[in-house]
Amino acid sequence: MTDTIFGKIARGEVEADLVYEDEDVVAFRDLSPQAPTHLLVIPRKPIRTLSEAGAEDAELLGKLLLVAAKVAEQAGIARGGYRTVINCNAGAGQTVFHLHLHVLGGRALQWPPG
Ligand code: D5M
Repeated sequence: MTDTIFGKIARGEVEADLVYEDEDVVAFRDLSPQAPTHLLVIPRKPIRTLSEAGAEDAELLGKLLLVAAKVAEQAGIARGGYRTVINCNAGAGQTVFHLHLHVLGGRALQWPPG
């Protein structure tokens, strides 16, 4: 697959404002925050987009959600409420083709999203 900026962050080749990392997952602050707290949670494995994840990724996908909940708690947005978003493919707004989960909070969030 084509490498992306998130692949470079996952491999430690490009700096990011990391808030969490382990052997499978990295979380960091979004450079273009859409809320007072806006974090991104990515697998180190370079999966292009959610629709390309396979059955073999089930545990990893579950881990992304658990890490999202953990970093939201650590960032102090869990009590007030937060949203997790995965934009899948360009029509949904995906711009970086390395699977990532947005964690947004710290303000009131509208529904439905645009
Ligand atoms: O979200 C891609 C997100 O990635 C978007 O909110 C900007 C953010 N971004 C892009 N480059 C960086 C770096 N280098 N660090 C942190 N955040 C970054 P999408 O769902 O693909 O639209």
